[in-house]
Amino acid sequence: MATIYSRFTEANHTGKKLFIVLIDPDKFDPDMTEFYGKLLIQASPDLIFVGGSLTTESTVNTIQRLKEICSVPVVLFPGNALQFTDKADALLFLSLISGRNPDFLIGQHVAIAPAVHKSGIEAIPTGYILVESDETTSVEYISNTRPVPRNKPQLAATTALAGELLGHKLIYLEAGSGARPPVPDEMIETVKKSISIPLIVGGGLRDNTSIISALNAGADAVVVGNVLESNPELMISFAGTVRNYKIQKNTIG
Ligand code: 1GP
Repeated sequence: MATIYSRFTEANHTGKKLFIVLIDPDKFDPDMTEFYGKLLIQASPDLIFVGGSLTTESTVNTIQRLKEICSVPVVLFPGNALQFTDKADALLFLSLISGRNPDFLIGQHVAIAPAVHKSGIEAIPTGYILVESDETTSVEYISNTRPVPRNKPQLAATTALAGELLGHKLIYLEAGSGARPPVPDEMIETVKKSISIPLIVGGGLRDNTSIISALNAGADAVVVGNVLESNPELMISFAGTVRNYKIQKNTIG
């Protein structure tokens, strides 16, 4: 069976872009399950990420609900080790490599490694790089780390390269959920040129224009969550934009 990771390597090698919907279990209203399910079936994103900075017990329930209502693979995108569950199809085994907090570089990982190993879940080692936005984001506050300054693309690129050399299989360039503004295009371009592994970009992407900019700059996959909490129907338009990206390049889908 093809792995979840193979979707990212295919995107990286072929130029096919991936659209990923992020669902924060703490903000997922169970009463909206049926409505959301219809949207997910119609939009058919490549993957669903589930996770948040504060989430604990609602993670499992949300994943189970999502798996009941659609067949889109679900990837756990955990804010901490407490969120681990083997109910997802894969796990982003994240190291916050832009930070210098040992707990998010290796501590949480040691705590959960035996459970991850025992579960047999596909764990994808991912170098997570937090980028400065105009306000302090939840992930910055909770992780107690400093983001890479927005005007230092080379610093982000060098961090990403170090992540690849350390063995990470994905780089996630992140402005933080709800960030204003998203990761600068120049930083995405510089990071993309410095690495050979797939690049995910997320945080503050809230319209087709910003999604196309991130893809043009070199993102292999874009993650959208926050704007869908108030406007879930937008996922259909965003999915179409990413799916037709080669055809509609530089235009709004
Ligand atoms: C956050 O990258 C994701 O971790 C998505 O960001 O919620 O701002 O879309 P938004």
